[in-house]
Amino acid sequence: MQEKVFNVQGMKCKHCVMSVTEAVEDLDGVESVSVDLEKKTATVKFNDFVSEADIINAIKEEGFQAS
Ligand SMILES: [Cu+2]
Repeated sequence: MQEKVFNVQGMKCKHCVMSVTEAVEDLDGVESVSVDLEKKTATVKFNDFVSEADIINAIKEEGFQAS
């Protein structure tokens, strides 16, 4: 299990936060997600079933930039 803070650009409201949260939560291997709108971050706890790239792609698919 590891925890990583991703930078997420483009979130403007609670709805964006929900989109990002749900997209990441849906990935197999993700234990928890905490999105901070003001800091523009997503803190994710995940295991080996999912990669950093998978998480970034899931966020991008929602229309946000992630790194
Ligand atoms: Cu929004």
